[in-house]
Amino acid sequence: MGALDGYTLSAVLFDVDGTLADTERDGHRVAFNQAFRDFDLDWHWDVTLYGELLAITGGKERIRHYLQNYRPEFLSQNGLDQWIAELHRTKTHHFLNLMKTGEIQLRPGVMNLIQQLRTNGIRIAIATTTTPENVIALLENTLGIDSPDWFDVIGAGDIVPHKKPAPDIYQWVIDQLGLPAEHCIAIEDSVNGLESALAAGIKTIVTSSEYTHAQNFSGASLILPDLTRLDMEELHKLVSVQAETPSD
Ligand code: XBP
Ligand code: MG
Repeated sequence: MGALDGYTLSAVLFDVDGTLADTERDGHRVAFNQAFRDFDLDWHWDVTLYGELLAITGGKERIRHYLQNYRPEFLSQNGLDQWIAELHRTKTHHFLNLMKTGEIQLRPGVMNLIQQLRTNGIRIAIATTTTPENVIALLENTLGIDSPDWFDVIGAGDIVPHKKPAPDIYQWVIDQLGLPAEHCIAIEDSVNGLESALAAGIKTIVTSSEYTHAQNFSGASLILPDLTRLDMEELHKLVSVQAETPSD
């Protein structure tokens, strides 16, 4: 076997929903249901149904998937894409209002980890499927009004053609950072997110959330119940361990 030449840690890439905060059940789900009411739709996504719908990433994509599986009569209407986009914009409006209430808090350990990374000069970035405004609202209402500026890159929503589990968003973020994947670590809560980061070649820590704890996280570098015990030493160790390569 050949020598091990490790990498140094340059950046940590955070997923948003489920990782920074448990936003799905009491945030996004509620906002979708509020939008349905505004559009006079008698739909209600309960906690269990929403858990199933989360298999599809992206709010617009999730609505379309719901139509295909539960309300096919809506699919034939003219201007379907535009209608879904308007329904989703209304949902985003409600989600932003929910963020302002301050009821959605960061998950344990998140604030401390972000502070440690900043103190140690490790760059931080966001790689998420959610709408960009949602990210800014969550950050401002939890970490503080200036906190979006702490992140070198915020990659979100429709900025890439294919959402998680496709690698596009992680690839886009590391391209923006100008870093090779080997110098980064992703932190995710879902199998869709894990697959996305791994497909971009990025080692990934999983901190499972309410909706994802039963998923299969094989391929993860580390699986944690929350981020309270994750420290700089552990992060440096993870990125420096390289698979052995055969000698010639
Ligand atoms: C989670 C998602 C998003 C949110 C809803 O993203 O898949 O679609 O559920 O947000 P991640 P939008 O875990 O990558 O942060 O309605 O704005 O898509
Ligand atoms: Mg997530």
